[in-house]
Amino acid sequence: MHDTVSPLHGSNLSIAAFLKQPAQWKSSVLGALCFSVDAVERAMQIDVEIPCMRVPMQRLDAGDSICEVWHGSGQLTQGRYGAIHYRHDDDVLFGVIELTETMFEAGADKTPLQQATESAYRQVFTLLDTLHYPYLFRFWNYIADINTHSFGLERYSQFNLGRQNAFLAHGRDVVGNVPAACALGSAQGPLTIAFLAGRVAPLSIENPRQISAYQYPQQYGPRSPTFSRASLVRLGQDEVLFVSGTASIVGHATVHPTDVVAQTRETMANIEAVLAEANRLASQPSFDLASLYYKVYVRHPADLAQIRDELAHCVGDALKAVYLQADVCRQDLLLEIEATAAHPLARMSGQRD
Ligand code: 3EB
Repeated sequence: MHDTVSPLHGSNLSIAAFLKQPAQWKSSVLGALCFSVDAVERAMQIDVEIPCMRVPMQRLDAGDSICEVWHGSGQLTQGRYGAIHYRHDDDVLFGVIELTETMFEAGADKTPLQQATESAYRQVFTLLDTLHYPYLFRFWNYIADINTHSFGLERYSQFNLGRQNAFLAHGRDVVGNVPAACALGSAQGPLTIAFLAGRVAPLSIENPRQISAYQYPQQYGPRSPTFSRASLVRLGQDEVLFVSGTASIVGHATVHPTDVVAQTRETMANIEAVLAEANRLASQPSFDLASLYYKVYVRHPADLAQIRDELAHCVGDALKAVYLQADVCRQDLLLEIEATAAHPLARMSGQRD
């Protein structure tokens, strides 16, 4: 996430710092994920050609905003398709789509959120087929009132129905080769989805401590969520690992429902298990907890100090984490942690760092 020679790499900075960057830096930006209570207004000032996801979530640690910025290499091209705003280089495409549920009417068998989700994912798949970036690396999903029930179904389950329908409609796998993802709840705002896709197939990684999410039993909703525990992407001389939103789930069950410290420890045990799988599959087995960049979604702001202390305990002094207030997709989950890492592969002979 930090290696400036990578074809795809990330950086984290505030919205204010983003706005002050020189034009040359901005010309390398594929897209940005901006979080702040007033992200919608503040990120307006970001150059219109940069796809920018704006999610109204409060940053809980330092500062009042955070942008996760993805950089490409070489000449970038941007465009719009339907409600999608995208930008790409020769290898990777970043896009963001926002859909308001009130644009959809409750049908006999589909809720507005289900329709919005299905429409968003269909637009993404059509765009990627058209521009020839068929492989999804990673989705970020933000849904207002994720735990609320309407039309007799939890809103996260409505989202899962729409998402899986779109995958099936486009002939995409809904088990096995599925992208990494996260799904979080915000207090308000449209359905907001960002994604990274490319021209090489990533490796989908599962966690042996957990049942694959795409095989969760029916008790969690009529359709299983369509995501893998992580995706490993090989781009040129680098590997990028996207660890999906990870929570205190063992098998398919939530564990430690009322103990935020134990949930944090269990979540990190899950991330460690995912890293072990990634290392087994990577060209260079060198991913470790200290080399990851974390985003920690915290349900109750009062839990921040305990979560931070436990994370510092698990990861050590090298901990690089940003904390945001968010609802998590099961009522009994108190946090969700996602992570990213990049490492350069061994250089070709004759090249030295
Ligand atoms: C879980 O493991 C926690 O629906 O895209 C994590 C990551 C979770 C992604 C998604 C949901 C999603 O089931 C929730």
